[in-house]
Amino acid sequence: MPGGADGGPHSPIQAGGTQRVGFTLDQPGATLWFHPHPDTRTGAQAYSGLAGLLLVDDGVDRRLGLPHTWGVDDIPVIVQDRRIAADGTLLYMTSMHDLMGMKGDRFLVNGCEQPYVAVPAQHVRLRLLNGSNARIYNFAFDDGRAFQVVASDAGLLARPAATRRLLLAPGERAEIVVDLSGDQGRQLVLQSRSAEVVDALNGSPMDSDAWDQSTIDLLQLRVGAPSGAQSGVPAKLAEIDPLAVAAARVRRFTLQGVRMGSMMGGPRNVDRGAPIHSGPGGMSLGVGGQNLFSINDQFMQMNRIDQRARLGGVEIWELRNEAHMAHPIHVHGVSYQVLSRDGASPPEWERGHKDTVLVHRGETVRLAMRFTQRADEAHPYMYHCHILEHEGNGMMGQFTVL
Ligand SMILES: [Cu+2]
Repeated sequence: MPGGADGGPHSPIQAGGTQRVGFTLDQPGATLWFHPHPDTRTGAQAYSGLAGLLLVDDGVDRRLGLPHTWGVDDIPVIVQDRRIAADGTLLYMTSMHDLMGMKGDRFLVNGCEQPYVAVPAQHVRLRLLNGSNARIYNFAFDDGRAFQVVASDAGLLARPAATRRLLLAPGERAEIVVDLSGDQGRQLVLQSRSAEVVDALNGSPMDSDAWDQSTIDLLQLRVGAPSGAQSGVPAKLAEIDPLAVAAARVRRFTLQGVRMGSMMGGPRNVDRGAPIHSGPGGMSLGVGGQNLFSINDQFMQMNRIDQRARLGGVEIWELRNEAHMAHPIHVHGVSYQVLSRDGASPPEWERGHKDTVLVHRGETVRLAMRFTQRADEAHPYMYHCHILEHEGNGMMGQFTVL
């Protein structure tokens, strides 16, 4: 959608207000989501519940024979962690660590804690969304079985990619199909094997919590009798044409962030957001607006355009992570192809169309994208870290497409 319909920080809807946007939906079927995007407040608002799935359905999944019976063999799995007080109040920003990314100790799927879902003993499709503010999940089944990734952020892959683990950072989606045909009467648990990846994602123990160092049970699958409509996974899913990048302009981005240890004296900068909760110790932290994370040594500024792209142009964006923790980078207004990770081909499940990509510590990720929608200076697109407390504390930039 064009910048004016993108719901960015320049298009706030005031309390009690209304905004009507219109755009032409022109993209393949995909598992998407939506949430508000005010400068410095996205984390607080998404955490408070203002977010949801948006499914684009073009019928191709049916034609391919993929599982597509909603709630039967096609199940949404929105994973979010929360911190909840004894009286049921949501807690946000109650410790200094939360400025590094708000993580909770309660795990919700579709808003439900310790959930289960009844599924038929056949191929079942799970539409995974990491809707958490900051936590990264390393999805796996408790028996270690393989599953097939059939779609990434912006639609179907060229062909299914078999794996036993799938790492999804905040903002990333994936559709997976798991074969339960031999499992009637059994129970299976979708987990995050977080401990396996904690060292790869974090430069110091201060950047992870106890849950990041363990295995988290997220969703129990209770396998019952097969349903009427059987389905499977075809060998070929979609046509993915690689963008021609030989003549593409290259833009380089470096990702930086402060270390928790250097922050213990207190945030360095003026708090532009209002506190929404106070911690038990009487600590009161703003929801955002502190300059802690940067891109190209710059913090987000509403009145500064950082990049100017050409409508119809193809570009390579090269992201280099110089920070001490992994950062998932989201670009508005496009879906992109991941060209390489440190010069090597990305894993198979990252070879489709994506809009959020995790960049590990010390890693360089190259993306190819074509700009097909317009965004002017009044309503520019954003690019930012999708750890929402990083986005809200400086790690965002703005670009036009003209
Ligand atoms: Cu980040």
